[in-house]
Amino acid sequence: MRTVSVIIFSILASLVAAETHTWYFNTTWVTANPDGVFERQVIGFNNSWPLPTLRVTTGDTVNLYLTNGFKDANTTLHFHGLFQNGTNQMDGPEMVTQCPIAPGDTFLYNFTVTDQVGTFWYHSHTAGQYGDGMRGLFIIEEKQKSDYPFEFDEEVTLSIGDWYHKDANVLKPKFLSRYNPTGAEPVPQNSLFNDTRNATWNVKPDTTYYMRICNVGGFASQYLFMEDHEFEVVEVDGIYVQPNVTNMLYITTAQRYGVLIHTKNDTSKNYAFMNLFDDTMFDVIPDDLVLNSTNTIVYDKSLSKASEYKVDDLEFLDDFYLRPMTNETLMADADHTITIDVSMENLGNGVNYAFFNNITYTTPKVPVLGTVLSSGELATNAYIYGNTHSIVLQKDEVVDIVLNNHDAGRHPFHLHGHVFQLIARGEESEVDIDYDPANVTLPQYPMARDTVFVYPHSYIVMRFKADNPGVWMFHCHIEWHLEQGLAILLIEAPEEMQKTESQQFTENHKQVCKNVGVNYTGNAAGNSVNFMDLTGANVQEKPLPDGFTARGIVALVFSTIAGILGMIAISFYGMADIKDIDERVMRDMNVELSDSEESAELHDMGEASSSSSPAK
Ligand SMILES: *[C@@H]1O[C@H](CO)[C@@H](O)[C@H](O)[C@H]1NC(C)=O
Ligand SMILES: *[C@@H]1O[C@H](CO)[C@@H](O)[C@H](O)[C@H]1NC(C)=O
Ligand SMILES: *[C@@H]1O[C@H](CO)[C@@H](O)[C@H](O)[C@H]1NC(C)=O
Ligand SMILES: *[C@@H]1O[C@H](CO)[C@@H](O)[C@H](O)[C@H]1NC(C)=O
Ligand SMILES: *[C@@H]1O[C@H](CO)[C@@H](O)[C@H](O)[C@H]1NC(C)=O
Ligand SMILES: *[C@@H]1O[C@H](CO)[C@@H](O)[C@H](O)[C@H]1NC(C)=O
Ligand SMILES: *[C@@H]1O[C@H](CO)[C@@H](O)[C@H](O)[C@H]1NC(C)=O
Ligand SMILES: *[C@@H]1O[C@H](CO)[C@@H](O)[C@H](O)[C@H]1NC(C)=O
Ligand SMILES: *[C@@H]1O[C@H](CO)[C@@H](O)[C@H](O)[C@H]1NC(C)=O
Ligand SMILES: *[C@@H]1O[C@H](CO)[C@@H](O)[C@H](O)[C@H]1NC(C)=O
Ligand SMILES: *[C@@H]1O[C@H](CO)[C@@H](O)[C@H](O)[C@H]1NC(C)=O
Ligand SMILES: *[C@@H]1O[C@H](CO)[C@@H](O)[C@H](O)[C@H]1NC(C)=O
Ligand SMILES: [Cu+2]
Repeated sequence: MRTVSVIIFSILASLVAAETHTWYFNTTWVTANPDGVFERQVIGFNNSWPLPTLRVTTGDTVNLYLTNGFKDANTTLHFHGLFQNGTNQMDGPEMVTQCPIAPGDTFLYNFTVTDQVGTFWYHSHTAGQYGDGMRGLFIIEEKQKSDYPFEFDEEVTLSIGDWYHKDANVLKPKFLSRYNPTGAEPVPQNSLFNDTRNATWNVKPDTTYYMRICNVGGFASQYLFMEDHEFEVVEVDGIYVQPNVTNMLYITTAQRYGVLIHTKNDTSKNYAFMNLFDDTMFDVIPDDLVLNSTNTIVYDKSLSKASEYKVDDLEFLDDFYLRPMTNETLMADADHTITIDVSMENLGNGVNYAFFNNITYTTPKVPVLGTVLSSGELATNAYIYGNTHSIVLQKDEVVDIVLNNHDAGRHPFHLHGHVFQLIARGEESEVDIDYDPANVTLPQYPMARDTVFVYPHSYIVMRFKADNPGVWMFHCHIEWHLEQGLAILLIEAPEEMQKTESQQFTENHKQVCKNVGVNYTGNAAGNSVNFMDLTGANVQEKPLPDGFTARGIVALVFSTIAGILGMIAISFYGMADIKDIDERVMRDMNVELSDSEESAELHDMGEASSSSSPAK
């Protein structure tokens, strides 16, 4: 009898222990100077920046009241990596799972963190805002320290990222412009290490630190390495892995690594902790951009800071070969295979867009979750979701996403609401190599995570089970590429969502929709009478006219730049210093010209539509 009551008591105690964390955050512009060279406006919470690290214990509930304190912008908040099982409307992406929050309004993010532990983060999921600083870490701790499947003495967080001196709302229109025909992404002014530079990390000797690392940047991947110290990787994106020791990590935007770092006994020296931009992602490397940044592991404050530590090669841990600690095996063969090819092209307005299978994601007039919940049986018909590139999944089917990258860049892809098994990844290539199952042996214990990168002109294959009803975005986590439309939506078990009480819009959510003037019922066009009628829906721009070649775009652009804008558009990207800018643009757009033709042709093209000489 006594034992029974003790057991009941401990069960009750563990239930009672689950906490509700209530946070009130108001988005406000504040000034900050994280890189130490330029003060600018950044997005803070309650007049403070950097944003707080939010900490919960697995099983806890979050009640985060987000007030939009901006005068002239909508906002939203996404909790990156959280499954939001049963609470799809709390996931965050604007016009996908929720209505945008209007200035002055408040949205309650109310969800419970079940079955997840590890290193996560949160960020705005509204146009470019997280590049202005609206992001922070979200840590899910184990209930007790003894629940961690490894030992450590202390825990420490570390964010890395890229940093721009201009606001996203200045950069975005210039990026998505026909004066930027190759889609060259704005190059950041600096990298950040824990929201600063030249940072110091004070350590104790002979101590094991569990360091939770996250790249909160919007564009560039970074290499991370230390002088004479090693990382023992134990967690990636909230999945424990069998310990793997490495000297170097390669971290794309949105990826997280949990590592153990054991400090030395000897305190007679301080050591370098380097973060290095992956400069292959930049179209141009401005002379004053610091690629290698030196921070210091401080054993003794009275000793000098570390100087730059260089390595001979950039051989980093290949996450493909990590193995989950649970030894979870490859899932059964897919019931449903989604093959998507990445490309980047100009449409008829001259702007460079990003595509999956020639479709560029276009915002609907009703949040897609609202369409699911209001469309009855038609919810399984992808047509009603318009130009959102939506794909309907059956409950519990095994899904493969085969992604062939027909672009020359590395891209980090993220799936909301799931981790997936990374079951194939091709090597970097100069010509397109598509996934060929006959040529690939799948791993027995595949790595699982929520964000992975694909190499240029190569492929990745991701496998997951559709066991989380919801509308989940799959997109490139380079914010510029998301703005270019590099996204699809997975509509997972829509009938299930319709039947589930917790999936229905909360009263608060409906009010937020009303206040911002967005319908939460109807198809992508906002038609709630005839769901098959998409009249008035947003559609992607028309293609360039037939026969309108890349060479034509170059001519158009350079004559316009020369004739109307002068050097403004070019100097914007810091490209003015580059003598062969026009040749580079032509090469990127596959315009073939022989050496002798080059200057003459360009000159003619410039003359043809304007009387001034071409930019050179
Ligand atoms: C980092 O060092 C550079 C170069 O000395 C300096 O310009 C910058 O202000 C420093 N930044 C911070 C945040 O300390
Ligand atoms: C939020 O911040 C804005 C801008 O500073 C301010 O006008 C507003 O009163 C604040 N709202 C709340 C609820 O604190
Ligand atoms: C907020 O979103 C609504 C609905 O899409 C739109 O009409 C409005 O212009 C947006 N407000 C701002 C300030 O961008
Ligand atoms: C949060 O959601 C739960 C589950 O639906 C509900 O019981 C609770 O009342 C909500 N909290 C608030 C503050 O609305
Ligand atoms: C990074 O910043 C956080 C928050 O201020 C701090 O707790 C942590 O110790 C810092 N990490 C390092 C490596 O200095
Ligand atoms: C560091 O010191 C501790 C205690 O003094 C000792 O147990 C340990 O073996 C030493 N480690 C190394 C790497 O020398
Ligand atoms: C940056 O770091 C890499 C790797 O250590 C090194 O090869 C390169 O020379 C460094 N560049 C500069 C400018 O220090
Ligand atoms: C560690 O990673 C390497 C590749 O970087 C891989 O070959 C090896 O199998 C991994 N070991 C474990 C235990 O995960
Ligand atoms: C997973 O496999 C490894 C290596 O075979 C083994 O050491 C470990 O105990 C296994 N873990 C579990 C949870 O089965
Ligand atoms: C995309 O468009 C290209 C060129 O028109 C065509 O060759 C290709 O088959 C299309 N791809 C898909 C998946 O529709
Ligand atoms: C098979 O894969 C190898 C590299 O793993 C690649 O070099 C080769 O081109 C591929 N063959 C085909 C037919 O795709
Ligand atoms: C969501 O919850 C259901 C029911 O509890 C469970 O079967 C499923 O595995 C969960 N999915 C995820 C991604 O956690
Ligand atoms: Cu991308």
